[in-house]
Amino acid sequence: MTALLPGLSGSEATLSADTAAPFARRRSDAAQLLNPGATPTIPAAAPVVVPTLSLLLIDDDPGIVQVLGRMLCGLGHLRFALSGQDALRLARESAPDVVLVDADMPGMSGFEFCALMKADPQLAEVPVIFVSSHGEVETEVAAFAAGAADFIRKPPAAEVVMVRVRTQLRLKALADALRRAALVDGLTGVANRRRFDEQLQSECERALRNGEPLSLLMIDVDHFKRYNDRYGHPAGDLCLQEVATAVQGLVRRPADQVARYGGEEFAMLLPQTDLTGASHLAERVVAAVEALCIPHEGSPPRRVVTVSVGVASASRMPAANHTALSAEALIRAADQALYAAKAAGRCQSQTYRPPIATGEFGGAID
Ligand code: GH3
Ligand code: MG
Ligand code: MG
Repeated sequence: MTALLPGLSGSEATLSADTAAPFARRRSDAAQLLNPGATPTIPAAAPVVVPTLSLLLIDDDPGIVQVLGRMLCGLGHLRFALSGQDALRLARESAPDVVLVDADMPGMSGFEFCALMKADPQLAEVPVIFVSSHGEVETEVAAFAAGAADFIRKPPAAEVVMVRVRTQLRLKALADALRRAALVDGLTGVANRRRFDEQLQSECERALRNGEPLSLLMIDVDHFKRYNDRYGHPAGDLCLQEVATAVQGLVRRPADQVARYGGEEFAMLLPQTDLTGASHLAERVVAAVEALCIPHEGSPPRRVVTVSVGVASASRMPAANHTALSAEALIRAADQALYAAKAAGRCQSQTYRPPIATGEFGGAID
């Protein structure tokens, strides 16, 4: 087993096999941590994927770090730092699930470290537990004021450390699950409208900043009201799930996002993708949904579920343009293209063409 311990440099070092032995004995299944009383119901042979929890321990005294490491090694992957600066670097490299920090350290104090964690959007939700020999109420209050999740007095007792760290990990897992659920569409499992709006905004800003292309597909199920009328709403729900899965299966890049825009309408946001690439993908969306061969007697002439797709692309957006307006304009452009696809007979994609040479982005729409 390899564990990391603070070295002379104050960042990380590898434990020798002897020192690591007690750590290995204490290692246990992280799933038990999140639900300690639960009886395992999954057969032993079933593959269980439990994300490895990550703990970051910070103290300028290597002895304390080592003691805490022995107490907590069974909970997940441990990283150590002897200073707030090193700890911040490690946290930014990869966000931990929980941090234990000494209040009193030369250079950056635990309070400063905690405040910087809370100010960083990527790290703000990570619980920070103070471990301090200062027992005064003022110190404890100052820790919570800096954003601490808990406060443990030195010398740390193993049972107290374990139970408090477990509590914070459990709360963090619940909060993470809620945060994820708040951004996912309950019916189809793709991103929801809220997540889409957020990402559209940030991708518009990025495109604006970097002068990169950004494309959007608006995808609408054809004659879906008739589908519901004929086959019933539960069948309609299943149909939307299948369509969402098929569309999601077409994206290859991590930054591409499929979202349920509303009702039977989906959006696909394609950063760093120009109109040619987006149009190509739009054709694949139309073909993939038709290939599902979901019977739809009310949708002649094919009599299967199909979609229409509108494509719009913004590139080289001039910095003078307001970002919010760009996001709105991109949606409007894709919507117009979608209506054109509907008007032209459905089950096809159409590309937005600006009515005048400059377009709504002042030349931004290809
Ligand atoms: P078009 O080809 O022009 O898009 O016609 P359409 O019938 O698909 O469009 P319309 O906007 O008239 O109807 C959309 C239908 O989608 C009506 C609505 O009941 C249905 N719908 C919206 N959300 C859901 C949902 O979550 N589940 C089900 N089953 N149906 C939904
Ligand atoms: Mg429709
Ligand atoms: Mg619609």
